[in-house]
Amino acid sequence: MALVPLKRRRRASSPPAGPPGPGRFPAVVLCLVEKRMGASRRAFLTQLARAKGFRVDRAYSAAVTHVVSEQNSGAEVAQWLEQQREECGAEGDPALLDISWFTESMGAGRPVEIESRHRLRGGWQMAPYACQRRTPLLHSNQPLTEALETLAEEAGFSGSEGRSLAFTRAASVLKALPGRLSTLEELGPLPGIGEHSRRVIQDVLEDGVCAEVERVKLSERYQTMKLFTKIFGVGVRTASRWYQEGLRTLVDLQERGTKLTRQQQAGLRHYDDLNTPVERGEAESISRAVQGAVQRCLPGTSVTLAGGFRRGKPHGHDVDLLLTHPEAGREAGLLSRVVSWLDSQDLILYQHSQENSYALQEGPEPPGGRDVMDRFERCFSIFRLEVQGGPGAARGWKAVRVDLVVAPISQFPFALLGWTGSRHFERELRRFASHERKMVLNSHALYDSRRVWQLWAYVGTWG
Ligand code: 8DG
Ligand code: CA
Ligand code: CA
Repeated sequence: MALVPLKRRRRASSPPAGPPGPGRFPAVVLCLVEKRMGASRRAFLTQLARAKGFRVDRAYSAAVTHVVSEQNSGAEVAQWLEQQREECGAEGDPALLDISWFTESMGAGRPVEIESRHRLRGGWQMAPYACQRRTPLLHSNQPLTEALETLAEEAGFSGSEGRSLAFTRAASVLKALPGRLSTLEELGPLPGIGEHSRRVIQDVLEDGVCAEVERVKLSERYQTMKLFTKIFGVGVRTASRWYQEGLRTLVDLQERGTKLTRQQQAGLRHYDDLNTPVERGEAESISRAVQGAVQRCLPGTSVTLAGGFRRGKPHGHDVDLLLTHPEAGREAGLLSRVVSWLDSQDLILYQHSQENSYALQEGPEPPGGRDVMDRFERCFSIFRLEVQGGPGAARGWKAVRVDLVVAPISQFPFALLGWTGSRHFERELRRFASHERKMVLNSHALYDSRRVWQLWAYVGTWG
């Protein structure tokens, strides 16, 4: 059997060419560029558009009126078009469009008017919100994003949330670039990268390192803040206070008799284990243990691995598990029974639980309000996981941080979305909902903020 070249084999999995038919919009013929979009996403988008009555041709021809691409520059798509024209021997003068035109048209159920913001220009294209971009785990600009994330972390340690967010945003843009950045000019006027971040990028591109970042990494304050905030239960405020009191090491905390909460004591006791990455296999093993427990306490309850592992990360700093039951209300009281059973099996080294306080909410949250915190019933715990290899091998077990969260079935989709992360993705998703759709999204619900505010104003007139 003759081997099919890789390129052609891939094409075979693309949407069938077939006669596309006139569709509902005869003046519009779409062609999606596979490069950077990927074959499976292209197939999905093709199916979506066809279901809405659009004609989508797999191959370019003179009939194509709209070429849609994702994360390609105008120059790249123009080059692609030249090649297609050569291959099919047909001219045609389609509009070269960014995916935003496609998304808006699908939302509207018809081809929307082409505006200049939809057209591809030179340089890299980038959707303005992180939640609209593909952000792969492995990307080509690691040294740049590490430098920016160090400054983001340092700004967070100083309580400058705005500055921290600016560096995080710049890093997020670089993570979504389709290739390695080699000069600052290539960035063009990309949104989300401020002056300070540009200086850092330039330093790293020119010298391999940025002096400011190196200074931060060597500073006593940064190193101490990092050491202390890695203790389970210690936030920036506590770490900062300890630093001001002259504490510098974990031994200092013990020798000076620093007052610690029960959670911090557990964090300190298991410091090394909790700062050793949790492997996917370990997360799955903990998930199975919790599954075993819920089947005893309330059969039918589902346990879903969320957080970084759900995003495909091979390791993480903890294990996030969401519990729900298909019958509304049955989940009440479940968590304490599950935790007690796990405890009776010697699987839990530490735990503290919080009740569900969602029903106690006094009103709608202001758009863009609280960050990622939600009000589900949950248990912050440390599990005792049996291991054969790795750092805990000698004693046969390892301490692992586990978050158990219980969501009523009606709120489960929002909980799952909220607990999948990343934090920046969630923040951007909420910002998008609020600024672009006038809606409020949190881990409990998605609703039209205008209607809820109107309703609350109306209720207010009674009193
Ligand atoms: P990692 O553990 O792999 O290092 O990273 P991660 O899994 O992305 O981070 P995480 O700190 O475990 O958080 C997972 C997601 O859970 C994150 O997007 C934020 C989200 N989350 C909520 N509500 C709450 C909450 O009330 N507290 C915390 N800590 N996280 C929450 O949706
Ligand atoms: Ca996690
Ligand atoms: Ca977590």
